[in-house]
Amino acid sequence: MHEPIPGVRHMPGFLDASAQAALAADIAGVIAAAPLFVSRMPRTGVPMSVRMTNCGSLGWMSDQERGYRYETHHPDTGQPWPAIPPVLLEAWGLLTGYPKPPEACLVNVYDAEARMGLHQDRDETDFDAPILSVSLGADCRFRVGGLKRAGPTVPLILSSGDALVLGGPARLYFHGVDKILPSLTAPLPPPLMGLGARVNLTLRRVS
Ligand code: MD6
Ligand code: FE
Repeated sequence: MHEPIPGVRHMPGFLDASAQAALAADIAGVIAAAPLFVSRMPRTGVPMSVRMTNCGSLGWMSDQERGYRYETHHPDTGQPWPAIPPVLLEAWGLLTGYPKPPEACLVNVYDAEARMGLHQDRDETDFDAPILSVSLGADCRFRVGGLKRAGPTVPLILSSGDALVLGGPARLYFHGVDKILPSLTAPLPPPLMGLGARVNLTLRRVS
């Protein structure tokens, strides 16, 4: 375990290759039930470069009219989100120790050019619960700062199978994905191959 900043816990290789393959199969099932969609920035309507879907009782999305929010149903199919795969619920218990299960698991799919600008995860009402993310596929250059967008940041390489927890003092720190580094790593495990270069799963307690 590596803690570059208090409250930022990076666990390289948290999932081994076979656990990554099993999780990839679970996530392929989630995407089959809840197809990937594109969220848009509030007000401007600029599309995000990642494609996303969700599992869990609540899913995160954004559109021009109504902005960032959690919804109980998929915006296109109108169906409830599929269940969070058990392996991720186990990881949540193990790595966060939080007494309640996660309500939301956002699935972000990056192609080689996709990025995620510096942001805070603050659409939840519960900031006591940490956020857990698990990555699959290509490495990326991730960046974590502090409570101010313009403050200094620390770069971090996230690789396939890595887990990252933002909790305690770091729960509301700005962070983002600068760049996908596709040439440096293995592709996504076979069940997800062809969808993109990298998948990140972000588990959150919302309420
Ligand atoms: C990503 N991750 O890794 C984007 N947020 O693609 C996040 O935005 C994130 O990894 C909160 C906690 C951990 C994360
Ligand atoms: Fe985030």
